[in-house]
Parts: sequence; structure tokens; C-alpha cells
Amino acid sequence: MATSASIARVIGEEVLDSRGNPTVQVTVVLDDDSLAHATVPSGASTGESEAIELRDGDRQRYGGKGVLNAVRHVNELIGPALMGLLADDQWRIDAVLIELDGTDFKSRLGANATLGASLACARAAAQACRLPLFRYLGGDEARVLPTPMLTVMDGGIHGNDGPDLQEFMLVPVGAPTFREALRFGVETYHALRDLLVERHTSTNVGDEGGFVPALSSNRAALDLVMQAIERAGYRPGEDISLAIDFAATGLWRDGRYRLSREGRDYSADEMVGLCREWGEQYPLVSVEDPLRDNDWGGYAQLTRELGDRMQIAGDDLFVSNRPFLVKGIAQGCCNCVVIKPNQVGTVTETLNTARMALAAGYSCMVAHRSGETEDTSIADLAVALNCGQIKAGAPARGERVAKYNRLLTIEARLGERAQYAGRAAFQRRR
Ligand code: 2PG
Ligand code: MG
Repeated sequence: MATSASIARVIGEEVLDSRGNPTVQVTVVLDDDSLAHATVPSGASTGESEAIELRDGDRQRYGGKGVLNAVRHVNELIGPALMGLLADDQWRIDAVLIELDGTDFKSRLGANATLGASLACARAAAQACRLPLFRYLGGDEARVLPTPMLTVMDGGIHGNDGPDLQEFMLVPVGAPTFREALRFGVETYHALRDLLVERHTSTNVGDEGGFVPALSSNRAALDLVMQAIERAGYRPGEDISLAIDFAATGLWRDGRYRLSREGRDYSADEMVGLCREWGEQYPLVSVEDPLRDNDWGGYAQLTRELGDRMQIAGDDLFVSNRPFLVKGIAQGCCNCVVIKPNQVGTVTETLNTARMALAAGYSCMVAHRSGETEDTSIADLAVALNCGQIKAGAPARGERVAKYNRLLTIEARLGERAQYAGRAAFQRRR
């Protein structure tokens, strides 16, 4: 699994993401003419310590969101620094990027510039090796198709007028294959749409393709999703379980968590109580970011109380960064880490964080961003890690479906060797 091809050209461009915001696309050409692109996604509910996404700030263009400076960094700084390096020496490529940047959070070059280059190199090297990306990154053992966590309702800042909580997800734990899991999810998504139409409620969708109905409470959102599962002919908990991303940092107001739909504010203890209650009343297998991103003590307590019953996923808390994960492991915070390559800015750092988590008995959920592109690398990444979980939005909208479609292709390509993670992805080892 090696190539002697080296990096000949690195080209950055400004393109658009799914929200119409500019983002960085990088093309890498090798001296054997292999060529690949990578396009960088962008978050809205970002953690405080995420790697820096460099934006121009020039309000004359895209309201300040242009990425021409990051693109210039790719073309004028990163390209010359990577020229001539062996394409499959990912560790070295990323070490050069990290050194060239020289800051803790990629604030000089921009993590959008570094990730674009890092990922495009990996993709080009995979091409040169004539391997699909998942095999290039994960080797022969890469064969576990992740259980998809399909967002069917968007809220928070991904869906104004919807629930306070950001994502209500279907988790088809009981499907026999990934292809069937996706069908379970799609049929339930469509059943949910029918239910909304019958109730004369809006079927508009949010940033990740989930519906954004104006409901009286967050619990009503859960009830509706449960109804949709049954209407589609599935058994809640047996065939399809539920997951929620609270994105609680965005709910924090004046020292409490504001759930406007419930008409009340919650303390951290009460948020833990809500998770417990919902865990008893619904087939809830995973809660992500149920507390704000710097409440390490709160997470430790939550994990002690509920960690044996459900997956507690840290997104804003860990921001895919190894040092934060090390702190979390030491303090017993969460039992799952959300993995988003653009939170940290290189392929090597992303893999290192994920592998450390798995070695420590944490589960890993590879995830998209709310601002996405047609780039499907995260689908390959999830298979490469054999981590068993991916969150890529609704089973609708091109940029979301692209990831699921890629997984269908990977499953077909693996044939008999493919294993669907299913429920096992949520069996806790820690
Ligand atoms: C999250 C992500 C993706 P964003 O919070 O998990 O759903 O949202 O990309 O806006 O940070
Ligand atoms: Mg999240």
C-alpha cells in the first residue's frame, strides 16, 4: 500500500458549501498524474476550542465570509512546502503543515487551508495506490459499515422555529446491513413528513435536511419521531433507536440552559435529569453535548450517573483534539468522542484522536458539519476506523445523501467481507 509518487502541484480555490458560504477546495496533483480534490465543511454550532477557520472578514464579499486568504495560503505557502514530498507520507505531510502554521489552533494558515491540503494529499495518494480511500487509510481490516445516525428533525441554530435541541436522529440498530439501515431511515423520514402534512405543520427542512416543525415542546418532537417509526412499520428500540444532539452550549443563557419550547430554564443537574428521564421513556441510545462545552465537572458527573445506560458523546467538549480527549479520559468525561476533521485541521491529528479514543474504550462517531459539501471523505474515514458510527444528516439533500451513497458503494465493494455495526456500535466498553 505504498506509492513512490510525489506531490507536484497543490491548488486552492474558493467554492461554496451547502449554505452558500465560501469554503476551501484543494486539488493535489502527483508526479504520476494522479489527481484528487478535497473540500472543507464548516460548522455553525462550533466549540470554543475548534481549530480556526480562516475567513477574510472583508464585508464587501460574502458578508466577510470569503476564504481568499486561506486559498492564498494553500497556493503560496502550503503548495511550495509540500512540493516533492512522497504522497503517501501522510504523517510527514501533516507535520510540515503543523510546523508551517506554528500555532496551537491553526490560526496562521487556517484549519480550512490545512485540512483541505491534508485531505487532498490523502485522496491523491489513495488514487496513486489504486485503492479506495477507506482502504488506503484503514488497511485490509477496514470493513465495518457504520450505523448511520440520521437527522430527521433539525432545531437550535440549524432550524429556526423548530425544537430547541439541534438534532433528533434515527439510529437503525436492528437493520441487518447498512443498505437496509438506510432504507429503515428513509422510510421513517418519509413517514414523518406524512405525519407533518396531516397535522398541517410545516415540512420545511433545516441546514442538515431534518424537518423543522414548530412544536410545543422538545418532548413533542421525540413523540412525533416515535410515531413516525411505528407508522413506517418499525419497532422503536428494536429496529430503530433514537439519538439527540443537544448542542447545549448554544442553549446557555445567564447561567442556565434555556429551553424556550418548554418555557423554562434548566440547571446542569436538571439537564442530567432530562437525559435520565428521556432515557427511561424513549429508546435513546446516544446523547451528544447535553451540557455546555467547558463543564468538565458536569460531564464527569453525568457520565458517572448515566454512562452505563447510554452513549454520552462529546463534540464541543473535545473538538476532535487529542489533548482535550486526554483530559476527558483522565476525568471520566463522556464515553464517546465526535470526530470532525475540520475541528483539528489535518488527517493525522484526526486519526490520532479517534484511535486514542478507541484504545481507551471510548466509541467514535464520525460526523459531518452543518455546512457541508459533496466531499464524501468522512464516509471512508468511518469505515477506515471500523468505529461503527456516522452522523451525516438527513437521508435527503445532496450533500448529506452523498455520504450515505458512498457508504452503499463501499458496502457493495466489500461484498461478503462487509460487516454492519448495528447495535454493537452502542455497546459500551467504558
Ligand atoms: C454538530 C454539528 C453537526 P455544526 O453540532 O454536531 O451536526 O453541527 O456543524 O453546526 O457544528
Ligand atoms: Mg454536535
